[in-house]
Amino acid sequence: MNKMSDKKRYLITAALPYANGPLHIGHLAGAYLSADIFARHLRLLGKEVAFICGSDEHGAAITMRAKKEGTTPQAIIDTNHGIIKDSFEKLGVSFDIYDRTSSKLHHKTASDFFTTLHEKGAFEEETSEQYYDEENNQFLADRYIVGTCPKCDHEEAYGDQCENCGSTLSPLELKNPTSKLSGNTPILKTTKHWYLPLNKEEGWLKDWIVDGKGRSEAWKKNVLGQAKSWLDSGLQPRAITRDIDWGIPVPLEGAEGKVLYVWFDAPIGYISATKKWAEENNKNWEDYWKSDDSSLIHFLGKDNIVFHSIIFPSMLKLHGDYILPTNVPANEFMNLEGQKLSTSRNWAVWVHEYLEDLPNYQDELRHTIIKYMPETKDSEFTWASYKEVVDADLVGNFANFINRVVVLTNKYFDGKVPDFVANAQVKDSKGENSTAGAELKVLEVKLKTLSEYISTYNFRSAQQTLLEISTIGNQFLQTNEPWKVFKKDKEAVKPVMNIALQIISALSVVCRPFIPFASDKMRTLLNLKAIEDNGEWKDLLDILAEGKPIIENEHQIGKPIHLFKRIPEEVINSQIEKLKNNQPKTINYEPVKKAIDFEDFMKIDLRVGTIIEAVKVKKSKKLLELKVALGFEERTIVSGIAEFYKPEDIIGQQVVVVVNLAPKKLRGVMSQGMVLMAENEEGKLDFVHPSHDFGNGFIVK
Ligand code: B3M
Ligand code: ZN
Repeated sequence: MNKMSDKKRYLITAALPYANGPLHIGHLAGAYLSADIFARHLRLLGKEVAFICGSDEHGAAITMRAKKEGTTPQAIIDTNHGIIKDSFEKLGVSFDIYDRTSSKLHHKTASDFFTTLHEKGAFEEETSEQYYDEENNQFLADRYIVGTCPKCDHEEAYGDQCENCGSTLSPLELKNPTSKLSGNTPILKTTKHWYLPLNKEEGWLKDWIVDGKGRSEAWKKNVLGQAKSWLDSGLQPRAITRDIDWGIPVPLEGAEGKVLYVWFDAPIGYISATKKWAEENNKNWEDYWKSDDSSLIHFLGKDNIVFHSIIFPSMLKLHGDYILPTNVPANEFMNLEGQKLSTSRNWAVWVHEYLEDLPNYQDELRHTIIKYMPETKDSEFTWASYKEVVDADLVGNFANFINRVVVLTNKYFDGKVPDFVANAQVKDSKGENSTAGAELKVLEVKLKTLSEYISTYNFRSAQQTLLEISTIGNQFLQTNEPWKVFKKDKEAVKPVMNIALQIISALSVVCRPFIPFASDKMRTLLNLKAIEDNGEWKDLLDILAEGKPIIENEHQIGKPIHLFKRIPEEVINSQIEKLKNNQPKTINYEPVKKAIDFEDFMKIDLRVGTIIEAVKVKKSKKLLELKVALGFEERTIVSGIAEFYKPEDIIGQQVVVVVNLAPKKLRGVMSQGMVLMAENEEGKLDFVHPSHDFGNGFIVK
């Protein structure tokens, strides 16, 4: 297993979510829960940590959403920044700062960064052809262009990225490019932009990424794979300015109307957010970004690998005084109920909605997403598996163990911790003879393994180890059977309950990176000091290394509580129902009928009328007999609308009537015409009528 580079300070970034929509579980599975586990663990080891994130508020995705919703980009980011920030807080994702790239400080930091690189001659200026939408008179940002992915033939690839295969693209690579603004094929028009000549960085990037020169940690295979394939295909100069009006203006004469490419400014958002955090916490931001005592780790999803392993490191290197990332532990994608998560198709579990529906089930969601975290390949979230793992792991294993220990300690020793005696005889979890001291050693080894897994970004294995500790605890109780022994030998039960209490005391600390809410509840339950995320895991290991107990003899614990409850079936069913009902309806439209000529159409005589009487037709569920005033006369018309309208509700309703239709007897009533109705995909009928109060008898054409 790869070793974590041991530094004084850790600068942990999580990819800045676009503020064009709320957070969904795929975001948590990609960058955020892994980063949170990692950051929490380091704080518990007593390390200095800056855990940085914020909303990515520029880019075409936001302007597209604004256009679609008839609002402004600012309104979009203000709404979503708030929802996203609140979702993270409520789910216990423990950023030290959650900032936003629309801030003045970020605009200045990104502009200054650009100016420094420009003054160093790092950019190439190039006039090139870019896609331009003639109907909207604007150049098209990458996200405004869709087409066929050159790598996997996915037909809805964006100009910068294919969400299907995760490839990073440039617009000119797309086959059959189409403008998302007008739906037209865009033209190519010349414009000047500034390019980051990544090709000039290939040498050191290959040494660093491929040969590992200067890298203190092994990178994940999926990350190396993407970065290497980019390097193998040869790096190209990359445009870092755009002809759109939403973003950070390019700080150069002659660049009016141009902004920094969102992927140039966004990673600098990590720096500006650190500056803000440092200012607010009396720290020096450069200790984190410019010192070898610091380790920079980027957490992200696979679609952001190239930006964090090649492009942003090139920017940092060119700037000259920044450290490079120690690691870029990207996760793959999480799918939902057999389909890709999709904002546009609303196929998602939105975190803020989850928290509204299940306000006290934060740990349950965290646990399930970690359990199925897409660490090396895409994975799946299903509501059935959510219930299964919560019931089995959290209720049946973890909470069950905690509860048994607390119940038995209260029952046998009035809730007081019996004395720890290192050489006291006990059985181990397999039923072999052991001693209390030896069982503490077992615990110490498990905690170190757990720590190792987290430090090397193996979060699923880490969670498995956490659950193994409570499994061993349950087995330890089972093999020592205190409920049987107590009757004849109370003394023999003391070391058993003491060790069990040592284990749950340790769990109250080490479960924190995974299920922080349960950790807080356990500290209260055990009547132990609240955890301040300041070296408590390290303290545990120091105590255990000396063979000493974690929880003191005679310590008084609290009364039993249920840390977790089984998930009711109806919760699962209602969530699946909600997911299905939220789907944009796919309507199968009736095919258009055969063409007719104008003369044919003019044979139909359509008039405005008003319903003046309405009664149900006897022995019919569907028919109403209407009396319709047409100005020049009144007609009796039978209409199939009884399932949708009560007779009394439609008196006075204006309608359009086909008045030269041959009369027809329906259920004994002679109908002299037809009232026009629109029919939707569910077969519901609605009146077609003038939008203003129109006189009767007038022709409709
Ligand atoms: N906003 C991630 C994305 O949503 C992008 C991350 C920027 S991190 C600097 O694809
Ligand atoms: Zn593709």
